[in-house]
Amino acid sequence: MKALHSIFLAAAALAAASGNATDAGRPGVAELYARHCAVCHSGDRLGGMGPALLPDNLARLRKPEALKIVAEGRTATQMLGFGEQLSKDEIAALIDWIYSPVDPPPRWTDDDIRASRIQHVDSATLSDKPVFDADPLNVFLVVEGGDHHVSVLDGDRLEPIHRFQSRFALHGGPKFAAGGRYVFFGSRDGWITKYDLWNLTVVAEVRAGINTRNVAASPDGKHVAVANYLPNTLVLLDGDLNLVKTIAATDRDGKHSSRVSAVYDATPRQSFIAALKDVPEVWEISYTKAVEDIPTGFIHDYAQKEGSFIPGYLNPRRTVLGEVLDDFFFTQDYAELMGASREGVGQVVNLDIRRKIADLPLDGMPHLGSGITWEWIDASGAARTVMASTNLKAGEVTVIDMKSWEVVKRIATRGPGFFLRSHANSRYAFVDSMMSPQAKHILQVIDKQTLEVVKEITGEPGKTLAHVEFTRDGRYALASLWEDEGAVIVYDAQTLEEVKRLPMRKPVGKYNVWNKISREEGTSH
Ligand code: DHE
Repeated sequence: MKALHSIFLAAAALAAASGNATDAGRPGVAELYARHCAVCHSGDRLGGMGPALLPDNLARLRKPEALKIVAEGRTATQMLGFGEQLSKDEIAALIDWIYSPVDPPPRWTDDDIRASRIQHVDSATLSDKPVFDADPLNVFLVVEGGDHHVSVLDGDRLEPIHRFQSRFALHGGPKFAAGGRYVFFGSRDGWITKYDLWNLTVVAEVRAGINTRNVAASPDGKHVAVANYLPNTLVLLDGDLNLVKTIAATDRDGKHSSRVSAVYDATPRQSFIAALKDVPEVWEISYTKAVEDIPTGFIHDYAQKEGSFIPGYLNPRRTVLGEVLDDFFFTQDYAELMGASREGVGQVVNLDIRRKIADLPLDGMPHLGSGITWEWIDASGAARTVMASTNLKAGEVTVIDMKSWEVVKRIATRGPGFFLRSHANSRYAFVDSMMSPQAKHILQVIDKQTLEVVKEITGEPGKTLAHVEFTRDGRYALASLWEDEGAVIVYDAQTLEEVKRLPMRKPVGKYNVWNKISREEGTSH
């Protein structure tokens, strides 16, 4: 309570400093903020119990929607409606204010990170077996953006077994570790949550940044990395979410600072790979020192020969490129990455020799992060590993040969799409057209051998149908009816008929434990 009081005082001081009383004697906008908002969102707008109210953090919330939330509140959250206390003009002024940048830009230091950490339960008191009777490897987590909750689904019975409140606006896939027991979530506001799926409980949380992209975790759950836009940092945490170190994202000469677009775990290399948005470098940060931890491959041979530790331990090893790459896809052994800039400049980079080895014939805005691979038999009967990805600007799925790096086929779709999904046991891949207002309700099904669209699953016009994830065995495909009063719709992955619907609040994404921890070829990693 004392903390809240001092937040209020700080905000009131800020309000006074900004000379906000109006000539009619009514409170100015900063004072309104201090009175009504600061207690939950903090005086500096960096967020507290409620999310940060900064333009970049609010970029996904349209202003009319924000106006409605301030007036009416947000169901199933602590956000109250202020429609009776504030006039329409006052609410509009508040909205304009929170969508304006804070000057000077907010800071988030190592001390802030450490001070933000919350230990919710003592791990030693938790069960070392699942507290539910579903197959723990066929459980799904469904992120429900509508009211910021996560549902836990039994993938055999296809029924929810638990539901809990998440941080505001999770983004990117949750990352599973320790055989699927622990899950790490990242919110756009920088909160990292460690969840014990076997005990259905949040273990710890820490705020690693102000505007965060995603989180990555090593398979044993002992190392966690967080990519931030604000500040320009890559944050390394241990498995209990204690700060290990913050790496400032600057180029090799330390002259240019960069946002970090994303960070991924490269299990076979025992490292994290980070994408930088503003400088043309790819970073690899090893989280092991020991040669024995990396059984084969270039890094192992190099370290053996040199008689030294793995290079780049907890420090970036840089691959300097000619062009920025901020969206990646990796080969299954993680020796190479296929990357693209948001302008569609594509490159293949070999992480061992740390150089570009080929150009990628991509244009538009490829979304490589949601790419998938499979074995495709060409006209001559030869088996080729191909990778396919959607494009956020073009209605096409691009299929690329992963040896020659040539485009095998451009499959025309109904519209630009976000997510492509399959499973090794399925002959089909599902793609959405969610960036197209006319076709966002249509899922298209591609035959992975003929490379043709063979079926369309048509929902209700105007209502988004997107983001598929398969059950562990590939028998069912679960799609999101991406609406506030939405649902997870289960399809039989062979007949493509609807099997059942589970009501959900804007189910953004869903993640199957087995598919993620086994790095299944048809899903994101
Ligand atoms: Fe995402 C994953 C980047 C907008 C929903 N998104 C990712 C990843 C990246 C990325 C790099 C992979 C990280 C991971 O999973 O760890 N996303 C971006 C953008 O740059 C973009 C275009 C603009 C932005 O504001 O960030 C963007 N993303 C969106 C959305 O508008 C979506 C549709 C809704 C939302 O909630 O923000 C969205 N992104 C998702 C989802 C995933 C994701 C559901 C996880 C996909 C998966 O299945 O693994």
